[in-house]
Amino acid sequence: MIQTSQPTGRLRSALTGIVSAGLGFGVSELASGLLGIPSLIQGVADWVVDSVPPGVKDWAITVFGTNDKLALVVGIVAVGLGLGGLAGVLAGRRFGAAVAIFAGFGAAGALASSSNPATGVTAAWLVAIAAVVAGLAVLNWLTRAKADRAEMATRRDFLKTAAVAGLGIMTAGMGRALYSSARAAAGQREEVAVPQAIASELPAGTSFDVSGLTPVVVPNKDFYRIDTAIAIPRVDLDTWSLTFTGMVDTPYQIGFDELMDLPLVERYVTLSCVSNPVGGDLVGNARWLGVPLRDLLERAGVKPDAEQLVARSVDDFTVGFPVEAAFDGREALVAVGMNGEALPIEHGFPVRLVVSGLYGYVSATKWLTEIELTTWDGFDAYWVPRGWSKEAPVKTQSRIDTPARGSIESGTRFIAGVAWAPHRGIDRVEVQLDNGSWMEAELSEPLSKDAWRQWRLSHDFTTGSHRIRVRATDGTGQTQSENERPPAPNGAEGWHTVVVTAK
Ligand SMILES: Nc1nc2c(c(=O)[nH]1)N[C@H]1C(S)=C(S)[C@@H](COP(=O)(O)O)O[C@H]1N2
Ligand SMILES: [Mo]
Repeated sequence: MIQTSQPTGRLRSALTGIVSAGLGFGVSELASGLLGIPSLIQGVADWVVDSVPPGVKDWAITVFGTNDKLALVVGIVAVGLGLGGLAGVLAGRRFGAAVAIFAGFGAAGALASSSNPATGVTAAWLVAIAAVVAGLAVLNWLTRAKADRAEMATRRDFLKTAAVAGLGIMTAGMGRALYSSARAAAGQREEVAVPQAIASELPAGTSFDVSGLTPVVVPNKDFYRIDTAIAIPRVDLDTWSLTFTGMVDTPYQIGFDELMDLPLVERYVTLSCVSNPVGGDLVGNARWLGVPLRDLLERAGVKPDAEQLVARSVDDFTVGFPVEAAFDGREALVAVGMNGEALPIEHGFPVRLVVSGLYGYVSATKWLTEIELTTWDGFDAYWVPRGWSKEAPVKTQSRIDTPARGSIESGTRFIAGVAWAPHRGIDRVEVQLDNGSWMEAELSEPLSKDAWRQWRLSHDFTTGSHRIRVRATDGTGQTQSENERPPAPNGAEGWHTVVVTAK
């Protein structure tokens, strides 16, 4: 009785493979829910819909009606479970075959769903890898359990298999619940009515029309994004609040509606990341709508010995900056809007900080929920113990956007870019060709002292190789230093240089 009859044995192996694949699907749902991205299975279905010839699509719609997408999802899961069954049968003799089947199916899923911009390549692969690893681990465990023990273990194997199947269903359910909470946040964002304090049309002269030049106001979808969040925090507007605490006379909390009822101002402020290398694109300019930080702090009453303002996000990220920055006349906003819209979820919905002249890592908390007044010794914000400076004013910088390095046509064209020194303003931008004398570029009219300015200079390029350099002078008369420094620990320095070959 030691030998199980072949067909039942094979059936049981297939079942083992099927539940392992099912668990893999469950884990893929859970992982995509955690990351707030569409389900991987749904992603594959969407890819199939986009890729099949129109004739097939029409056929599917006639056969399955409006449930064609659901049918497709069911079909994909069925194929996956079927392959899982095959892997289960093969696993006993050659586990490598099972690995190949799981990995192949996972890779196909990642490839198909990564074409969806809402998913993204990294997230698609992360989810697929998690699913494949989980599926194979369980398959290995179930297969081994069966090989080790004889017939008497059947009941226990059955229980294990059933447990895995249950776990698969549970993880899938959790994944979907998480994803729908992400969708709920997106839905709430769409309902936030964002008033406009200033006109969205740019004042005359503030923007140059030069091909290849970064727009003076960067659209939200193109704005750089930097944060430590693996899954973007989804904040529920109904329960969200901002707390003022620490060294204040009267700590208080404010909800979203109450915040929106306060006088809002709208300002152009250029935000930049300390990690931005010379010539890099981790910098952008937007029109931010918000309540002046000063107004909210005055309501709490800042104690005279408070030195540092610490701002915490819902995911516990923190920044810290001098309390004076809220009172010295620079733009410092508790922001709710970006370029005429509610803050995009990835840029901090519902509320973030924007403080002119301070790098993002010391000032621009997204998904803001707490502001604490303390001393300098009282707290080290997130990046400080990781080697970045405790205080970090933005350094004056300029960038050449066009021409980009490489070959260009010889003849007359614009050299153009942007320059920023938020809060101090930009007074002059100069361009040098090869070893020639510095030439003053034309500047776009300033949107504000806090916003970058575009610059341009027309130049007749002769054939051959040319080195272009740029340097800016801020509103205090300081010209940016030639000295090259890396981003760590408090911001890169140096003149952006581009080498082109004119043909
Ligand atoms: N909650 C939270 N806020 C954050 C960060 C973060 O990691 N978490 N990163 C900061 C950094 S380093 C920068 S440069 C800016 C970037 O803002 P953006 O993604 O809207 O461009 O956000 C800041 N605010
Ligand atoms: Mo940053």
